[in-house]
Amino acid sequence: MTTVLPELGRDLADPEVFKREFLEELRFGQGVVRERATSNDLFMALGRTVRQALMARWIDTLDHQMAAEAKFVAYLSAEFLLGRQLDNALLAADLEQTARQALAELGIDIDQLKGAEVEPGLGNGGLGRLAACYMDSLATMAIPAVGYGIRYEYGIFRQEFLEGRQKERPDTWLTLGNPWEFPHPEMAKTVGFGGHVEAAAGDSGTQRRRWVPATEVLGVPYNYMVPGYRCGTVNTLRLWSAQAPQGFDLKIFNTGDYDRAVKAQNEAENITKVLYPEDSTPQGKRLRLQQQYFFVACSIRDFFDLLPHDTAMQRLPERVVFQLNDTHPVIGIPEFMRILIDEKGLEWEEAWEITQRCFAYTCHTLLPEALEVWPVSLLESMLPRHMELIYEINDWFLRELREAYPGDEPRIRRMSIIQESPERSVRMAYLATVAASRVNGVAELHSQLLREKVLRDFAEHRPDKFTNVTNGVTPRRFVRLANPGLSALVTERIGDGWLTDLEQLRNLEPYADDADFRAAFAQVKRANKVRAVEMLARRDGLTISPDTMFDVMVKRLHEYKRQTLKLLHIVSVHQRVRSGELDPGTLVPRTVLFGAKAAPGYRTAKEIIALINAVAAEVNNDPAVQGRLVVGFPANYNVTLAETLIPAADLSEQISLAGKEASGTGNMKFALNGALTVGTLDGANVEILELVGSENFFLFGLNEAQVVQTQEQGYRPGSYYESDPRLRQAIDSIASGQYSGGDTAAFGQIVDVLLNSDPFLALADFGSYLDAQERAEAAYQDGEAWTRSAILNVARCGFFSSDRSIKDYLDRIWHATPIPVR
Ligand code: NBG
Repeated sequence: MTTVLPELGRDLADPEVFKREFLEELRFGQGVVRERATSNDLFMALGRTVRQALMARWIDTLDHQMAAEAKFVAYLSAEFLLGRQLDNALLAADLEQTARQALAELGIDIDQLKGAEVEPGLGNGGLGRLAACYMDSLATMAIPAVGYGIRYEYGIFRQEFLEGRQKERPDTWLTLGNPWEFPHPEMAKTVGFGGHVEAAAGDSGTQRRRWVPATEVLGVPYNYMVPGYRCGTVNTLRLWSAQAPQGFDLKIFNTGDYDRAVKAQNEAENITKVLYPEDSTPQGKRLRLQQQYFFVACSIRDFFDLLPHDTAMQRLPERVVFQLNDTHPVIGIPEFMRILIDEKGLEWEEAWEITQRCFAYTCHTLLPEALEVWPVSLLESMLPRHMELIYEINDWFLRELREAYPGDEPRIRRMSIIQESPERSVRMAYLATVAASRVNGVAELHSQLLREKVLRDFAEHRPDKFTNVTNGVTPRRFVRLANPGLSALVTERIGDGWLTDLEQLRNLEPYADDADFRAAFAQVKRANKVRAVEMLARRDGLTISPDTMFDVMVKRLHEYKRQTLKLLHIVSVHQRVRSGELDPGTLVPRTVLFGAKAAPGYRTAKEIIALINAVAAEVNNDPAVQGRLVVGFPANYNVTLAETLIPAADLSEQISLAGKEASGTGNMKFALNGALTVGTLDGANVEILELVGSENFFLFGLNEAQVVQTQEQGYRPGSYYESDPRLRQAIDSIASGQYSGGDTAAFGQIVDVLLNSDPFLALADFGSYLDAQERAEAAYQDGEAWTRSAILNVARCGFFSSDRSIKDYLDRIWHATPIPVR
């Protein structure tokens, strides 16, 4: 049953048609004429024109997938950090040139319109961006897939600096309208909260349970196109927005009590009001649990509604796999059980067996404090039936354990889904691990540490469940769009197959020894730097030179990622120049660029931001290092900024303490854009190092085993401070107020933590880090050799395509097959 629709896409490739459609969209879509159109009108009309090209494919895709009775991947994620949409849609539809030409003929600068797009920041960092990369790959590979998430009215906060300190402003990304979303209020789902559970008689007279919620909220779906790269597939990302079922209370309104009249409405709408700005650490707040249950309940309901109504429940595992992106959607497990048992009338055993086959779980962390737990009391009041089911799942599971490990009560207590102290709570990661058919980590080292440490008991019990899928990034956005210069150069030499088969980058290896290619490659890098310099001048008023080494550290601000270690390096160089120990003339001129948001409630992280800005202010105004060392910290790091900074980087800073970063994905983006990494043996760095070779990577620091050993032996940061004069000098200069106008207390907290506990061993790795930086400088001085290494980084990192990750998910976990549309 294929929809008969004109293939608009084909006609739009003609600039005349494109122009005509664009003007029509301006007139009939936006309701303005060319002469009076604002740039937002033009942007909206352009967006609408491009989406025309994808519309027929979008409709066809779902038809094909349903007709084939395909298995769907339902990617459940509280975050999708999409980045700007226009460029990607143009690329996917192969309309870049046409649109440029058509608009130019109308006297419109397309780049200006692209620059005006506000990116949907519906995620915090790597986890949300990974979800977006995976959606791109799923579509490009023609896999039937739906992304399910939340349409936050306000995404990740906008960061500003006020006297060097982070200030957060709400992210009003929807104010100017959005050409990419399609609301379907008529398809809203109803979600219950609170209330009680009562006994109900089942068909066969058996005792059944029924949840009677106290309140209900509507979930309105907003559909987004997820176009595959130049293929017929356009998948769907469905984001839910919360609404009150009956609007406001007119009766109360008429009494003049306006606040009370809209109370229920506000409470409902608050659920999807704002993204929690926490990254890698959970937020144990009631509203957060409401968000989680809300989007998961809508999504699961949606999937049941999508299936033919006579589908046998036993066949569900052939039709869907719900991939749990971290623990945020794990409440979906009892929700699914509830539907099967309470609504579909299945018996427990059968429901449990189906559920296990329909869910898989990805863990994205190693920090124990980042594993979500929810108080039983909260669950009991908000989701009483779900709490009952969790207890029952746990009973079932503990019985299984008692059989497997008779008498081993300590183990059974350790593995219980319910923890007893400090407060009776549900361990969501354990619930996910017990219920899922597969549990995966996101890099080799991470998966190993999950098996050996974080989830050790579970891996011993069910080794067959555990697997690895190393993260990847989409080459379409992060190479082709972000780095058009490099893309053109690569395509010129090896063709454009790499865009959908990134391992083809291997064919570039011989060119590393080709002087002409190296020259062209270096020229691209320089052009990217110039582009970044211009952008940072415009955007942040920074003055930097493209003729310096660009040393870039962009990622969320977190102590484990060790932005302070980078700072200690900068301060050490600065201080040694000032004290005459270092001749600035011998330094490789360097621009260090930071980009990082701190969770608003994370005090130490915000102090570190203030310190980076303070150090930048001193260093940049000190004639002693002028032209040799510059520190830039553009505010509000986001996907759009990443797309300019990463292609401009020479050095990529991946310096987390070994055993803390689950994978990292920025590390892959840098390497694929020809930056060399200075990094620890952490996350996916391990695999990058292995692929690019140690001659093309600046490795430093303790490895994970050494970290554990150091800590077990009673780590004393003070001993490093005492024995390394460079370290002492750096820390003393901060402590003595040199970066705070003489105020010795200003950064006292940071200094204190470093000297007295240093939980992330910055001091232990400092010496080794400085050595690595010296090696990097020495290497940079030989431009030809450096470029050769950079080319080899590109050539050898094809493994890190998200297409490969998706292939691994398909082979190891999902077992879904492509349904090409044409
Ligand atoms: C993050 C990890 C990163 C990893 C991304 C994507 C969370 C909870 N985890 O190392 O810190 O690259 O997930 O897997 O945000």
